[in-house]
Amino acid sequence: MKIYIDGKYYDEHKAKVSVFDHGLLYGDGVFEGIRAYNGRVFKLAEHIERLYCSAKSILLKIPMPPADMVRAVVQTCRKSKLRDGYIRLLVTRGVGSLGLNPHKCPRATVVIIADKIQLYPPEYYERGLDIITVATTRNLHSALNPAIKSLNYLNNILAKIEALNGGCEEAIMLNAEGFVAECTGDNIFIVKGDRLLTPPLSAGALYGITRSVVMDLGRGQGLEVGEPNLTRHDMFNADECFLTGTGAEIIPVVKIDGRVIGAGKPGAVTRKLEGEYRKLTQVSGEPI
Ligand code: PXG
Repeated sequence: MKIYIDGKYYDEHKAKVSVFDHGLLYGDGVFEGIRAYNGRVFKLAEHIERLYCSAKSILLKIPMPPADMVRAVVQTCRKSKLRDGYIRLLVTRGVGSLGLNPHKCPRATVVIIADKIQLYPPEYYERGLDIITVATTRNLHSALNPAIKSLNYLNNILAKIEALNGGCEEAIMLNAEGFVAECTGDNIFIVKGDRLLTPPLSAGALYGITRSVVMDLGRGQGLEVGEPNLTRHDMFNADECFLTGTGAEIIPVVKIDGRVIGAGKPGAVTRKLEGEYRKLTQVSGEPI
């Protein structure tokens, strides 16, 4: 595996960043998690666009244009001989002094790791997940906007710890108003009749790339796709529920806070979307 740092490629054990990098000192930076399937980088342009939007929001100047970033990701995959796997792209504020001031960091650090993917075990997809709502609410837009995919993931990690403490793999995070926002590393959907519903981005969800692919697939299947505010009551009374994310793809949920969802097994709509999603990942994307 070769790791890209600021234009150079390093072997795994030699790929290092400074302890004075504000990405480490303050979680000051942004990132993307991207998948490669069958020799193609899936939805690369969308991931790069979201990265630059996150960077703009935190006033972080990425030291190269988006087209060069696309090339760097593809080149890292080539050098790592990766055809199927997971790409972690991060841009940190860079090396600076001890102190918050980002202006003391002259240049952002860009890191690209192209690695194998750690998948959820197959039984989670076969049986479906049992998840819980946690007490940690999703960050406020006015504090740290959840649309920014920042290196500061403690909000999500605290929720993940609560889920794991409760014997679950994922957690539903509510926003400060009590509406469903998303899970710790995935967006959430329900199926109710012929409607496919997911919380609006204004409820505190990440602009998930898998989320928007699944909404398109749903429309293609004749489902009425909507983004209303959703409550736990809506989730409990859904016919089907599933999570979406680059890593998890589409993973069914069969129990929420002890309430069985639908028939208690992955539903037909979920299965159909899973199949369509898999098909799409095999045939589209930026060639490596
Ligand atoms: N919400 C959050 C908070 C995320 O971090 C998603 C939703 C799904 O977005 P995409 O664009 O991937 O469909 C994410 C992204 C991990 C891991 O190791 C998870 C994500 C990103 C990076 C790593 O579990 N999820």
